[in-house]
Amino acid sequence: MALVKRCRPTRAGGLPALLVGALAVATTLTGGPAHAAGQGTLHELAAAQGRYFGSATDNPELPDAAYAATLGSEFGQITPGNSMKWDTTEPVRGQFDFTKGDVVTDFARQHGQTVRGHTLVWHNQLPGWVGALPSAQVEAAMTHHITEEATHYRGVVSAWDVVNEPFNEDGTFRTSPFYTAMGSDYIATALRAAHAADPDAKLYINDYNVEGRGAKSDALYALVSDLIDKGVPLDGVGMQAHLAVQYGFPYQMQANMQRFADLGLDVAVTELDVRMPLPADAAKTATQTAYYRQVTEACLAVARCVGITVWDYTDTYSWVPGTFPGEGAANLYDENLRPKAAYSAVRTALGGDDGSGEGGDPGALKAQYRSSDASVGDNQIKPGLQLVNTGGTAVSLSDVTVRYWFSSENGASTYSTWCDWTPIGCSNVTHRVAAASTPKAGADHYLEVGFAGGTLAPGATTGEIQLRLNKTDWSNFNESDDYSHGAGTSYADASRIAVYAGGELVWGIEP
Ligand code: 9MR
Repeated sequence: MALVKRCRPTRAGGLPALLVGALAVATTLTGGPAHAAGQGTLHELAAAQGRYFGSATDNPELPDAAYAATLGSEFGQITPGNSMKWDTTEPVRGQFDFTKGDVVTDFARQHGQTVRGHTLVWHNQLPGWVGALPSAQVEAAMTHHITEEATHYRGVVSAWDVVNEPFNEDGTFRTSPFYTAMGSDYIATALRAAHAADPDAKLYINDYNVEGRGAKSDALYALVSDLIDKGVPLDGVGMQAHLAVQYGFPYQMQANMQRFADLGLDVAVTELDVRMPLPADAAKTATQTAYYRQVTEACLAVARCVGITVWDYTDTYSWVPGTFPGEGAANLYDENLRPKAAYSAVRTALGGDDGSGEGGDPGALKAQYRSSDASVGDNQIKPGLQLVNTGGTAVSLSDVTVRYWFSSENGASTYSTWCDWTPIGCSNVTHRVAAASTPKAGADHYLEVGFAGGTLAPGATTGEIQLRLNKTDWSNFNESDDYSHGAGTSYADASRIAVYAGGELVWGIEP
């Protein structure tokens, strides 16, 4: 048996303390920080500065419970990465489909987030029928598209990227079916149509490589100045900010933002990420961290900079590797949803702590168990587990795992695992069965439980997590000799259940 490396003294948990704790963790998991013991989410920190902090997302990502938990808790604004684009919303002329965009706006409503609409008029992800139209029909098609989509999302989308990426790198207008048909007037026409459809939405022109001063941002500046002079409805400019460590930080970003603000426009950082040639190393990561911090500082220094949106928050769902082979690691969180140094840098730039949970003591966790299963010889194992924070500081749950060992007997070697109920929400709990690397009698497999995020306040408990597992062939177990099994039907400290924080054993005795 491996001995416990760090086992904290426990304290008696009376019923009132458990109830308070359950409420505390439930609150944290639905609306609180996704990482460690940091005070406040990125969005809460930004909101304290009069800004929002958001993330792009995309429909295929939302069923990923761990991803969605952090998306819903850490960010106060979301942008659909693809599902409001023309090829999705009007693939056939006159046939509109807002199903996918509605999934994103539903998520936002459920999580109290605002939505940036992206995008109404763009040369890319444009269905073929638009490019095939006779020039004389393009304006009507564009206006109709804008009218239908902006009307559908009226009151739901708070800001629109009405026109996306209108410029070439040298500041000339990009050729597109719209430019070919209408010249640069298409931009004013698009803005007017969007304003007519939704007078309350903030209307933006959005582009990349316009974060710093240069030919492209000069062209954007000239365009928006002209639009303002003509009384065209325009509220802001979106600076995408797809940065790369090898290309340097945008030249005079803060001053560039300020000159647009001085025209009376809002400025938004709309698609921030900072890619690097892979593999990542300390120097590249340090540069990336600095860039994220500098963008945040630039936005905070410009009163009209309304907020920052990252172009998804995790490397798992980044567009970068698919577009720039050999590059990546561009986002605030890694592929295991662990916040990177850039995340800490953004937090501190926003006036918060670094989110590292310094002072938290994961060693203060203990496991409690009860058997919810009267039958030790049937085809299911039903452990009830709960964690208690016996220490004086909050503990992040995102890197905590719990193991319950059992013997598989004969039968299938594949399992189904279930979370039946917990006050913290089963969507916040992960579970799987794994084979023990060193099988022992009564312990050749274990059920491993993890958490999508959240923090456990001092004295708090997760509340019971009702778990269940079976072999996929539904053959029987004999639980009576299982290492972690006990007969008690009310929760009690369980030293044969192990708790790990950051991979380190912090409670219990391994078999
Ligand atoms: O993130 C989007 C990716 O999933 C699409 O494949 C890609 C196709 O054009 O568009 C990506 O989003 C882009 C955004 O709409 C506009 N600015 C650049 C973004 C990254 O390419």
